[in-house]
Amino acid sequence: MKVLKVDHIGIAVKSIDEAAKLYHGLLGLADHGRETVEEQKVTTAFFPVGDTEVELLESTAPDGPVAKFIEKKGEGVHHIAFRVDNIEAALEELKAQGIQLIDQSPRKGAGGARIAFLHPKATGGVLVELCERP
Ligand code: CMX
Repeated sequence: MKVLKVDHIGIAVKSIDEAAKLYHGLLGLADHGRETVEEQKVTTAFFPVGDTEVELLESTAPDGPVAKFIEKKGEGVHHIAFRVDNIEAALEELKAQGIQLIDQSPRKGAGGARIAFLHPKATGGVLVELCERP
């Protein structure tokens, strides 16, 4: 597997508008628009920072995974996403090593990415996303 870079760091927030006051107002970062990923009940806003991005995640529903995460742990870092050159090959490699996956095959992420989550039990409690972009 070839990890190319940290693609983004996902941060769970109650309100993107509120959180943007920090990322935009204080840090001077600009997001490139919002996108809702309906299947995951989440709206995202990406703020490019150098060679990577910060992704704010706001739940679209009280029973969505991001809302549940905030209920359990509060707002904060939700996942770290590594960009790989070939997500299928990466998943096969991890499966062969017996690493527990949440996604056995890629699903649709924001911005046309193909993504897959590894199980936090296999990654020291940190939710890790693999991500391939066209
Ligand atoms: N950090 C650490 N642990 C986490 C976690 C997180 N962010 N999210 C879930 N877990 C833990 C849970 O506590 C649970 O642990 P236990 O089994 O000990 O209770 C375990 O991981 C499994 O979690 P789950 O919610 O029961 O599992 P699901 O299969 O229902 O969902 C997940 C897993 C991570 C995909 C979902 O919770 C989630 O967060 N979905 C939103 C994904 C997202 O951010 N989408 C945006 C995509 C945009 C993009 O980045 O491109």
